[in-house]
Amino acid sequence: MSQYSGPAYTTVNLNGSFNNWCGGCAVMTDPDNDGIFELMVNVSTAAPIEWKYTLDGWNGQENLTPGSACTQTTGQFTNRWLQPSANTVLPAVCWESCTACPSLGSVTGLVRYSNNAQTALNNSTVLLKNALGATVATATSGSNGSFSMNNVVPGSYTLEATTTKPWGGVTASDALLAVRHATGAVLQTGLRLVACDVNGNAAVNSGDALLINRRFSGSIATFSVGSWYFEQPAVTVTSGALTQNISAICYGDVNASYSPVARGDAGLVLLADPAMAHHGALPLALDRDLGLGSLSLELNVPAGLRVTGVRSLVGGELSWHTANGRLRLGWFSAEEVAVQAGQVAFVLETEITRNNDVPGHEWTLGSVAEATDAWAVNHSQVGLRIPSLSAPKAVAYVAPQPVKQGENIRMVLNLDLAATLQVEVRDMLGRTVSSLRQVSVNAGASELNLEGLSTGRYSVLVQWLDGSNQRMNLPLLVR
Ligand SMILES: [Ca+2]
Ligand SMILES: [Ca+2]
Repeated sequence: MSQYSGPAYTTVNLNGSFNNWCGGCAVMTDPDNDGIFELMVNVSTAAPIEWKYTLDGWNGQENLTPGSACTQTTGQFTNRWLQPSANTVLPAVCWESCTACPSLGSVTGLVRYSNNAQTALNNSTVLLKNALGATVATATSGSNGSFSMNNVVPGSYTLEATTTKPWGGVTASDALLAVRHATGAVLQTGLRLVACDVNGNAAVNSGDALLINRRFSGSIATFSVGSWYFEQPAVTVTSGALTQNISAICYGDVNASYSPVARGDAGLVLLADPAMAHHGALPLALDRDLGLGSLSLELNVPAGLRVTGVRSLVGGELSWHTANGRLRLGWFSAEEVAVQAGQVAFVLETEITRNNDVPGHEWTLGSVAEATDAWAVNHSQVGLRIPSLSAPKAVAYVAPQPVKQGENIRMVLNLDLAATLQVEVRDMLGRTVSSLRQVSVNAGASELNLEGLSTGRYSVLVQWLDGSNQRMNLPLLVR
């Protein structure tokens, strides 16, 4: 029974013409546990005998092939057949077979990423599945990506694999390659072509490119097709050793840049620009003339600053997302864009919640920074200029502090630019305690009267209504 692969059973029975096909009366045994079940029976030599091996009485039985050498078919029944002549020990046969079980085979191979380095994928699960889709063997790849399955019953199978490794290796340059494939400019083949079709519609078009760019920026977190693609090679196992490797790729990683060890490469450097940008809009420019096909950027946003929008001034497809104080920006254009040195390519809309300026050097690069041409080839060491961003120059205070309970509160303002402000007083629980006020304030010194308040600690929230959403929080103590 060593190569039996059907439902589980408890006993093996012998059912034949010599015991009236009795079901469970003749139990076969396997005393030496070698998978070969045995039983001695007395039969008459007067006529041929017919029999079958069955499981748990008639719960399971052999399905023998009509016309095979050891069988006889009568009507719908195909049984084993023999004309006995003397005491004899029949040779061991395989379940449902006239011959002994074939020797077992083995399958070994490597699980590797489809990059130039053929990076080994360890700790990946490899499954051997039969024609019915049932898993007949499982292995885990070792440190060099190798896997091994022994004692495999010869037959036709499919190898499959999965990994729990993170998705990675994708930037806007991969989106560019997908759209360039769609236009016919640069054709992808093999697994790199598979990696393009992230919406699984069996075609590569600009929709795939947009999704790839969005997942890079973080504005989407999954693809409908999943994160990883593994080849599923069909294999025919014989009694010998079979070698079959499995290649994998992350969906979206069209240039197969993924490496589980090192991710991203710094093709961009940040240059702090001494110029000052006002009121939230932070212009980004490159330091040289170049042809731009894609830009992929992860920036650590300085404290006291929030990015509320990103605009492209050079066309193309833009996706951005902020999370955990990091901004990811992915941009690509199927048509190369000629960008001049110092030309503003992107504008970050920001909201300042601190009272001092944000110099360009407070921005730092995250794990991804690359600019490529239309062929997705990296421009190396391109400078990205980031100017200083001026906080609203508003000296706002209440004099003298603390104010007495019920007294009118005089707030002194000194703005660098005229602005329309919304002023709101909140208690320590964040509840509004005075009605919202909108005031137009000229540049320079001015005063604002707030209504009297009861004893306590408050904050005065001043918000700019010029679209920049800049704001200041001023502490206020009333005794
Ligand atoms: Ca890539
Ligand atoms: Ca597609």
